[in-house]
Amino acid sequence: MVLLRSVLVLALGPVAVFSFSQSRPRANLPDLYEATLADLQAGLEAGQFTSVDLVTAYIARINEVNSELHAVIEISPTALAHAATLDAQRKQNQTLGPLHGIPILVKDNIATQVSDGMNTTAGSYVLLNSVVPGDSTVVAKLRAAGAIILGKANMSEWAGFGPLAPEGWSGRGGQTTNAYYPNGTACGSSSGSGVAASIGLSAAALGTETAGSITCPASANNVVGIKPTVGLTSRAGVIPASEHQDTVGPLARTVTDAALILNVIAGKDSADNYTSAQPSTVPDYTARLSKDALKGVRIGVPREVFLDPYYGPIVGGPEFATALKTLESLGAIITDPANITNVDEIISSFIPGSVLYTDIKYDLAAYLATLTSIPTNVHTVQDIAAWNNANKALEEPALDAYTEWNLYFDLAANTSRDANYTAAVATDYLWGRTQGIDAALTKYNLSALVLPETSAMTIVAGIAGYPIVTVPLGFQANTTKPLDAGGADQPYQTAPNLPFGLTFVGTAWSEADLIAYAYAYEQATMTRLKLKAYEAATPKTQLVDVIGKDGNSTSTASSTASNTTSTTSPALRARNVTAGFVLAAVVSAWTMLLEFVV
Ligand SMILES: *[C@@H]1O[C@H](CO)[C@@H](O)[C@H](O)[C@H]1NC(C)=O
Ligand SMILES: *[C@@H]1O[C@H](CO)[C@@H](O)[C@H](O)[C@H]1NC(C)=O
Ligand SMILES: *[C@@H]1O[C@H](CO)[C@@H](O)[C@H](O)[C@H]1NC(C)=O
Ligand SMILES: *[C@@H]1O[C@H](CO)[C@@H](O)[C@H](O)[C@H]1NC(C)=O
Ligand SMILES: *[C@@H]1O[C@H](CO)[C@@H](O)[C@H](O)[C@H]1NC(C)=O
Ligand SMILES: *[C@@H]1O[C@H](CO)[C@@H](O)[C@H](O)[C@H]1NC(C)=O
Ligand SMILES: *[C@@H]1O[C@H](CO)[C@@H](O)[C@H](O)[C@H]1NC(C)=O
Ligand SMILES: *[C@@H]1O[C@H](CO)[C@@H](O)[C@H](O)[C@H]1NC(C)=O
Ligand SMILES: *[C@@H]1O[C@H](CO)[C@@H](O)[C@H](O)[C@H]1NC(C)=O
Ligand SMILES: *[C@@H]1O[C@H](CO)[C@@H](O)[C@H](O)[C@H]1NC(C)=O
Ligand SMILES: *[C@@H]1O[C@H](CO)[C@@H](O)[C@H](O)[C@H]1NC(C)=O
Ligand SMILES: CC(=O)N[C@H]1CO[C@H](CO)[C@@H](O)[C@@H]1O
Repeated sequence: MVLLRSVLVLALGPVAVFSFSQSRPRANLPDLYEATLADLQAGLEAGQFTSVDLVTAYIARINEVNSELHAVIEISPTALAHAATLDAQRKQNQTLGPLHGIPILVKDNIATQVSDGMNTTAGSYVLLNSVVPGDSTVVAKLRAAGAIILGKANMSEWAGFGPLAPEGWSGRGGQTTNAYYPNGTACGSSSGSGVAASIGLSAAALGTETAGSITCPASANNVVGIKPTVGLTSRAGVIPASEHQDTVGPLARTVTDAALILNVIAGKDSADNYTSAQPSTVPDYTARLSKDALKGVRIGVPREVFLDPYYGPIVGGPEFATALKTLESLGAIITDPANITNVDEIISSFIPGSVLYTDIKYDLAAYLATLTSIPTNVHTVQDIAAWNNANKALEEPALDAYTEWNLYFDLAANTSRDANYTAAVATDYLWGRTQGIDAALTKYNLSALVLPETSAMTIVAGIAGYPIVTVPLGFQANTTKPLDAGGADQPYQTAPNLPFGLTFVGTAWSEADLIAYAYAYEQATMTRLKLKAYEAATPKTQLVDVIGKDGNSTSTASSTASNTTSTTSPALRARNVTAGFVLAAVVSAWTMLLEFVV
């Protein structure tokens, strides 16, 4: 038996090893599937590769998988030129900030200056070729810190507040899907941002949340998401859904990366008066990252929030119970249950919805009024609904038995900011804050709540305007039956290997605490690394494939690197990678079988 195993390994091993050595990044170059901001900065600083190399590699990676996943809606035609400028500045020791030369994707509802050559459309053709007055504040802040805006991420059109289409669908970008199971949901509305971070289509991404739109894609795509308190990050230049609930935040592979990006985008902005409510100084969100951050921290479990039907398999599974044990082993003091007693009232009431429908009418009209030019001449939600009706081939989701056409715009059309609206906003805050999250925190003397990601919690935190930090928790069992949301042509809500996240929820401006707790949990578990994307959703291009090949690279490492770089195209290399994986799988299966027999 021992002999037989040796023969097998001899027969297959060298072939497999050869293929892997071609496909894997060189030991000293970061693997772009997983690279952290620190990895990328270290390589750029050391001259191992340039930002032009990075942008080239990320664009190749997007092109490899985008027809499968529809995660990216536009690639910036000027990203390479920006990268070259930033490379030149780095050579002169003039680094702008912590994100110098780092490519970031932003959700398609976040405005980028016209000279970048990209549209800002929330996924809709109705805003194609409209002209924004300039960068959104968050993009301006990214740029000031040295970031390269690589492109625009696909999203649920209008952040989910236009037609009621599947999560991640937009007229312009098509259906975003999950990289962990074919046609699995990427959730929404920051779908493309979640997918991009999950498989390394950029260093990280920005998303926006009104009610779950960062939290759920972070959860569904095995990445970290920070939904900041409303008013911590400026919404100026962001296509709105609701001024009361919209907030911009990062989706990234690690808590540290998400915190670094939040450091850059947080802050007061005279163009968004909600930011005037934030504390006078923005904390350094990386300062308290420590494996000991949970020692002595009181955390509660709001059991009655676990209502979401799709989360049955997750909430009922062993992962959350294990997570609670992990938190305890890290020193946390768990109170279970620590109920939010009005959750049923909140999610069954028309009041939160009435605020959102009214806000989108006024806030979207106010946004459209800031645009320099709108070729379709739309100024109101009614105009957009009418344009959609006249352009169904572009804008109506091609789904069986589809009935939800223009749903939210029609609901919004006849709303007004009357006394009922003002009362509804006050009720939202009372329910979400005073009687909701703050009541539970106070009653049980807690610093945060923890639970598996659920839409019910994002509704409560949404109306409160309170922060959520999401970190990978687990994966649906590989025996899970693929089930769609409401039609055979819709993405699967449950499916083998689809990721789900753990969320930490707290009171206003408690991001620094939540981030520290999430970090301690992440470092103890490293769940993200336990499963990877399926083969066709895994980009193969690595830095080694592009270094020194853009013709302009000034990288000092390019000559070294070119030594080990094959001249094959990424697509061809991908085939060898596939062969390598198949062989490795065969070897490991046979080896397992042999162990069993022996
Ligand atoms: C590379 O150099 C050429 C000619 O100098 C220039 O046109 C092109 O824009 C450069 N590309 C990048 C990515 O900098
Ligand atoms: C940049 O800094 C390095 C290390 O401090 C130094 O050796 C180099 O001369 C500097 N280059 C320029 C252009 O100032
Ligand atoms: C918008 O996209 C169109 C088509 O892709 C492109 O031609 C145009 O330059 C873009 N507009 C802006 C303002 O970037
Ligand atoms: C922002 O301005 C609006 C209208 O000018 C006002 O109703 C609202 O209370 C202000 N919000 C904050 C947080 O200052
Ligand atoms: C908390 O909620 C759970 C789930 O709804 C319920 O079973 C439990 O009785 C509640 N506990 C308290 C103390 O309210
Ligand atoms: C909105 O009001 C207009 C006229 O007041 C009416 O024609 C239209 O049907 C109403 N729309 C909805 C969705 O109720
Ligand atoms: C406010 O709501 C009440 C109860 O739904 C309704 O009777 C009343 O007409 C509304 N007022 C306005 C101004 O819409
Ligand atoms: C499915 O999951 C089980 C338990 O995690 C694991 O032992 C098994 O290898 C997995 N099977 C496949 C085909 O991935
Ligand atoms: C994904 O869904 C699309 C549209 O329903 C379908 O055409 C395609 O075959 C599906 N792909 C897989 C891998 O199931
Ligand atoms: C390049 O490869 C050759 C032959 O494999 C080797 O001798 C040489 O040391 C390598 N050069 C560098 C800079 O790594
Ligand atoms: C694929 O790997 C084989 C060795 O297994 C090698 O001969 C071939 O050149 C490789 N093809 C490409 C396109 O890299
Ligand atoms: C950059 C990119 O790949 N854009 C694609 C987004 O999706 C639409 C619809 O599938 C394609 O037409 C674009 O080419």
